[in-house]
Amino acid sequence: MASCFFKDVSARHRKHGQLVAFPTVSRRLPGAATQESQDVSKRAFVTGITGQDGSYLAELLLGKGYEVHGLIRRASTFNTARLEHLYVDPHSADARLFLHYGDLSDGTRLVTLLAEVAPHEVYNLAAQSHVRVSFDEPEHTADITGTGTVRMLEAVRLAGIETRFCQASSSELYGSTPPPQSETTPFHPRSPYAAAKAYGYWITRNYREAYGPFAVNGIMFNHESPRRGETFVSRKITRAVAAIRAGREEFVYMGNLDAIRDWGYAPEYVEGMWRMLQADEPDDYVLATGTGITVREFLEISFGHADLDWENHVKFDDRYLRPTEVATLIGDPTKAREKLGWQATVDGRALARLMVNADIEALEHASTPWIDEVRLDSWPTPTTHGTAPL
Ligand code: NAP
Ligand code: F7E
Repeated sequence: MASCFFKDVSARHRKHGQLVAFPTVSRRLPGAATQESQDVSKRAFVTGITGQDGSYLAELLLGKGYEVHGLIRRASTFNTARLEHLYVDPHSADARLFLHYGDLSDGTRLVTLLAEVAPHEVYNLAAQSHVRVSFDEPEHTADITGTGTVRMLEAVRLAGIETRFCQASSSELYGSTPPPQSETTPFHPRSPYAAAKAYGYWITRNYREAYGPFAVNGIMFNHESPRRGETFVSRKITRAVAAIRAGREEFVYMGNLDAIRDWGYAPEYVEGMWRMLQADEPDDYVLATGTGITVREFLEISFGHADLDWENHVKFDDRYLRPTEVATLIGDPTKAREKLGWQATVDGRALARLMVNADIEALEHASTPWIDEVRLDSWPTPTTHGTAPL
């Protein structure tokens, strides 16, 4: 059954006009394999392709010659900013990046899409991924981050395709269990997000044991980049440094500065997930740098890198605290190093400097935001109200 799906699906998609975009790669991508070593025969399906990791993974896989299919949510505004640099003329005959509308809440859509695309590899990166927000939206987080995983696994099973499956699991699973945390460390989730990810972890293992697919968990510690969402602490800090340095802002409001995290560089982690799916046997792996620093140290390094004193610019706001906090996460990536040959090369300190540099540059390229003004006599003059979301 599986082999019948491995026909030229891209041609079929073009014919039926089912794609929302046909982008391809117009330049050699960072980390791209040479022409000789590119694996042009492989097709990957990526959920969460518009997110931080999804965008790096798409870049990596395209560089390796894959045909990449991504699931994107329909939104009233464009949500593909992190993929735009991969976009060229959609009519190009050698397009290899295909985006499909869908949602992890819609199991039927996932089945039909996977049956059509028949990928060799599936990376399930989609999630409501913000820990603090998961306390505000626990049910939605359970539905997407937890149940969404079994919808993907069921979609693979019901589509009858043979594919390798990687679940984006999280160091948040360890919660209050002390470091160093490895593949054998017990879990103690401390948030609705972590509880949902625990379900995703175990259901992936259960499907591996019950039905035998090549399904793995990448238990990833915090990984960041210039493409990190603006409300995660690393990016919040490095954006604030750039804005304060430019004189656009004076203060940034923060929560718990004592938390210790093992921060690494996101492109290295997506490459680690790819390695997991190239292994001989399916297994679960921790991806981490093995070193941790506090949020306070991240602040010190980031502000210091721009010749600023963080203590003059950081204020406390309890809205950034969590009902239950995770004090310390420091991973033990020994298994990934020994079995996959994977090793992080960028630690939290180097990462902070890299991200500050990028946000300073990004600010220099930012244009002034613009929105139309309603010109009706009956219309009130707009004034600013309310607060930003987390
Ligand atoms: P991210 O930037 O928040 O991206 C999340 C992605 O999921 C986005 O593409 C988002 O789409 C998509 N998504 C959200 N809800 C969806 C839904 N209902 N249906 C379909 N797609 C949906 O996260 P990330 O940092 O790249 O992380 C990738 C994965 O790794 C996540 O599962 C995260 O939980 C996990 N993880 C991350 C880290 C880390 O430190 N980054 C560590 C461990 C595990 P929109 O763009 O439309 O919002
Ligand atoms: O918080 C503290 C906060 O939101 C890190 C996700 O990718 O990694 C991420 O989860 C720490 C926490 O990431 C602020 O209390 C202080 O202790 O950047 P974060 P996270 O919660 O560790 C894991 C591995 C994932 O799987 C998740 O998907 O920083 N903190 N002040 C703050 N955090 C935020 N966001 N904002 C603050 O103002």
